[in-house]
Amino acid sequence: MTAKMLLHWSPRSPYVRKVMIVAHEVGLSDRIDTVRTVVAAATPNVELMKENPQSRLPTLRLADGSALYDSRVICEYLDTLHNGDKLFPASGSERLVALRRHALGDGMLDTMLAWRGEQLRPAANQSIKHMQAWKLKTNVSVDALEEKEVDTLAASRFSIGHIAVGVALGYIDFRFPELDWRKGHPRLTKWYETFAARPSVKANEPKDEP
Ligand SMILES: N[C@@H](CCC(=O)N[C@@H](CS)C(=O)NCC(=O)O)C(=O)O
Repeated sequence: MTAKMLLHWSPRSPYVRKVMIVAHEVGLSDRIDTVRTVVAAATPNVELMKENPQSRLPTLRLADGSALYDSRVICEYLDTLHNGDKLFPASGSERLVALRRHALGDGMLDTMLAWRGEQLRPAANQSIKHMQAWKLKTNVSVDALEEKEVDTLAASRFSIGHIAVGVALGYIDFRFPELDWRKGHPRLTKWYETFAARPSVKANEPKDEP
């Protein structure tokens, strides 16, 4: 029997969700145990910092006790552990496009997490200018997906780029539903329906704990 890995996990982290979807897609879910680990930008988790000095989720503890982070590294590592269709294309423009979409999806998450963190601060401490900038970046990213990416995204082999973009759109639904991102983006809406219907995606819906 192959030794198990341990994933520092949260049901609301979109980066963790990306890793869980990858694990499901490549048939590795059974090899990963999860442990609920609490992190907060202003309260570093001292225990977690022994494995990841940045105190961030996801962090994956391998069977030999060593740790891997961040989500990009973990996803690429998991993709080396199976012999099926690869989520990270090996080379050429297919790889570059998948990595660019991965960067766009993660960039959207970075922006929205900063935005949400700001929203949770006392109103008097919030920077309106930053929040306007984060909103603009998020909206322009959705426009770019509709105008420049979605047709080839829909036509290309499922990859880490699809997962990152889908997780970012799912995070808008989770934390910023008022953006109503589907409005004016019919092709992206249609593609997202196919993404959201995948068993790997349905098995890892984001949620707040009770
Ligand atoms: N680039 C990292 C970002 C991870 C990240 O920021 N995760 C959040 C949880 S959603 C976190 O750990 N925040 C705690 C902190 O910033 O201290 C990745 O892809 O894994």
